[in-house]
Amino acid sequence: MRLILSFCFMAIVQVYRAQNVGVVPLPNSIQYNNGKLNIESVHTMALGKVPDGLVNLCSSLFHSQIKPNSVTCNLALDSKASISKEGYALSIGEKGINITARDLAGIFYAIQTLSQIIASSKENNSIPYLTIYDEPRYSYRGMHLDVSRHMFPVSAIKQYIDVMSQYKFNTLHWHLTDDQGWRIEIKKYPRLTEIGGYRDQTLIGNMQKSEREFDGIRYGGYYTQEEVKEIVAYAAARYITIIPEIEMPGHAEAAIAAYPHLACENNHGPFGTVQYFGVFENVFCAGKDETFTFLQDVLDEVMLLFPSRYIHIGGDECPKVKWETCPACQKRKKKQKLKDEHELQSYFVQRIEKYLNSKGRSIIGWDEILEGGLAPNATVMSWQGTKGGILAAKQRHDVIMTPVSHLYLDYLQSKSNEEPLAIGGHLPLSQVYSFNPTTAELSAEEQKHILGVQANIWTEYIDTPDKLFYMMLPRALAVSEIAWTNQSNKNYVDFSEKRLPNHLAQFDKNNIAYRVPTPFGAMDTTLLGSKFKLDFKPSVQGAKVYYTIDGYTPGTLNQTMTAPLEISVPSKSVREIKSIVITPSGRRSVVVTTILKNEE
Ligand code: TNX
Repeated sequence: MRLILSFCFMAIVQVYRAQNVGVVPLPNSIQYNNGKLNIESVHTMALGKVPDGLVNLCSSLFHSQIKPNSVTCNLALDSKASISKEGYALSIGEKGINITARDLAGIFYAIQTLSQIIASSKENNSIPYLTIYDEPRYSYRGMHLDVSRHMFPVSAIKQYIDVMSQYKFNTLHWHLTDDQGWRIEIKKYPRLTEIGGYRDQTLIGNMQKSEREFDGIRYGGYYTQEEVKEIVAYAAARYITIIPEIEMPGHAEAAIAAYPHLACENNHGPFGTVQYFGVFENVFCAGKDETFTFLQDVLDEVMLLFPSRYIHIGGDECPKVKWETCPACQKRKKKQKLKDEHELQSYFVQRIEKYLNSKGRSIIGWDEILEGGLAPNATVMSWQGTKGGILAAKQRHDVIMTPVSHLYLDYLQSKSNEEPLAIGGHLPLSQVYSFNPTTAELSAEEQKHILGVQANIWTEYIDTPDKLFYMMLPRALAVSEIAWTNQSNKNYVDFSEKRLPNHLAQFDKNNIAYRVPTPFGAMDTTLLGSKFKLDFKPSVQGAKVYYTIDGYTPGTLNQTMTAPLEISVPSKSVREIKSIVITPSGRRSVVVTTILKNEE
């Protein structure tokens, strides 16, 4: 099947470029045929056991009534179809639309593809005849969301899930606990949210600033178990599994603020939900049995709420200084014959793994769980680059790649000082897109352990839903293409300039915040010469490029670049062209300054 698919694909790439239906992530094979289908007369029909939800979702794309000349959109669930898991076949032709998949997720993804095809050819209500065979490159396609540092209303989380599902993500990694706040109601331990759910104030600005200032505003809250259930069900209806993360043994200050007996024997605090960001020393005691009783109780409630096979147990950034002098930890070390504190952490993680395995669940941990020896069945989330992932795959452990170098969407999207406060770094869209999770360093057998990829959104400096979506979009669309589209089919210019503009126009229309890319063709740079022809294009469909040559910030009062701008620069002179994209809803890109210099 794969062979046939890739053969087809090679033959049709040319055609595809000519006739862009704008789907993101790019389907792995598209073949165009002559003709167009009018979608005003399409009526959806289920073949096989397709639930009403999917039938309704599909028919909502057409708004059609049954007319005598109606054609059908068939949704065929066929468990014997020679299509991969989550894959689908979609054909549009004279007689209507046929969607076939082996599982319901495949039908759901076909509907997402169809919806995007319709959105990209909306004006004339007709869509091109074509055949798509599509399947994901990876089985794990994740987005992460930290709700500890800042939390977001249930409605925003649902919107996050909506966007994810439109781009064929299937996993939400929900970071629910950390030093700055415990965000999930645990009935047996109410102080976790009463105390650990709140902090008295929050740092103003970036941690790197030399002087720390605080806002003096109490911050906090949590998700009730009812809300959690609602979100889990909402995601499941969109073929997204939520993996909860309960951080241990580090990043546990909020839990310890609530239950100080979980700290080491010789650690008497002070404890409190943390008001700034970083790595903190008050971690769960690895020596006391109470720690494990507590965590198992918490995990029992968590497992009742989250049916996912995986539970993420954190494992990252755990300072061991308290353990080094804690009598209970040292006793444990001796008794278990552990060489050092890394092995003590490994003991900790393995003990929790054993418990979760006994309940039919598997653990995921950040790559620090490699230190001191991996728990036997653990999946490793490789965040400090890909090294940890490669090491784990070589040890025949499953891996999810989420390197800080390419997939930390809390990092800045450009070097412009107009970017909002962020943690730092520099992670433009192109860099995200360039990531290839499966490295040649691994043998074919080892590569099978790379389950997929995930982008992380840590929220130290993200405190509103709009800022969350600004950081997410459009970079998450690049992540979706890494996760879904085969490496040989990826093409950055096609993605960013041909397909993305229409997707951004949809966000713009639907009032979803996103970062407006700078004008295509414009760069913060100095160009030498006397005659120039500047041809900057809007990065969002329907948007305009405005520019100035007087040094002022361009806006809607200025000239628009509708045709190439021809400009001569006199001898020994400089001209400064500032350009910006402004969208129909009024969203703006950062300003680009292009300096034209005539040195002659
Ligand atoms: C590292 S990634 C962390 C988080 C921070 C993040 C900020 C990881 C496992 N730990 O606690 O929020 O950097 O980018």
